[in-house]
Amino acid sequence: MNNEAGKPPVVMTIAGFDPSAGAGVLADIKTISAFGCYGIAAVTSVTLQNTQRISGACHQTPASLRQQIAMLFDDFDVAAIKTGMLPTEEIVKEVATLVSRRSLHVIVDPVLKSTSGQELADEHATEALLKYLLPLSSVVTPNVTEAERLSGIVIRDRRSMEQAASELRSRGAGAVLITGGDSESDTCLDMLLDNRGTAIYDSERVQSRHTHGTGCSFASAIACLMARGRPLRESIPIAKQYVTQAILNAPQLGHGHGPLNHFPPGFNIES
Ligand code: PXL
Repeated sequence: MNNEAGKPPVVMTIAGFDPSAGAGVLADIKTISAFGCYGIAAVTSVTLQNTQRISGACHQTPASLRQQIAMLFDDFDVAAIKTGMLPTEEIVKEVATLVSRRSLHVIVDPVLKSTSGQELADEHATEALLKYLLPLSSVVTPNVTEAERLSGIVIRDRRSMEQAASELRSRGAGAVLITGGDSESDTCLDMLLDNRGTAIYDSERVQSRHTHGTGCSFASAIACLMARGRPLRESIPIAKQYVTQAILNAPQLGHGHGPLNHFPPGFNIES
């Protein structure tokens, strides 16, 4: 399905560069392509990593990011934006300023730590995200660990998960989707809180070490589905199914947390 002019919807990712192509802008672009949209990307930081570890990161300056995004906005009609790694306060503020002038779907994936445990955003960036970017978001997609850090609430059960979601929604997020992929239960329980209340999306947990970039891919899939006109509540189960299939069909590469298969055979985006 394309938009009225027969062109694919344009989805912009503003995120970090992972040279192993498991996470960050490369994972986003693959996901966006899998969903039949056209992906464009502004890079916030060049991380130095493989599937086993991160050895550093070279952050972009706010001016570099501003110019990357300005060039793209100058030329493309962007339907949705997905943000990922925003490492510094200045970069978060820059993104918030650029996004605030536009009417589009904004999917904020608050990347705080890598799969291998490295901090990807400092404390000031986290504060700035809450203050400047959350109020502009259509939906924010923290995992349980990120939701705890952002809300200051320890998540032990559904009730505390709901409290954390409620706290983040009160900070201005359009909707809050806490993903349970990183929790220790047998199922993978996601909780949405939007203006209609809470909704639970439960699915069986896939046991795999090849989960690098699942958060990025999930948020990008939602951005694409919304860019194609799907309501958020309908987009979530499709995005969840996509990520499950991408994990199940992972190419088994690298010696650590390997990448997903972003083009899983048989996956139907219209499902
Ligand atoms: O999966 C979180 C993530 C997001 N963005 C970048 C990353 C990582 C994890 O390594 O490198 C750029």
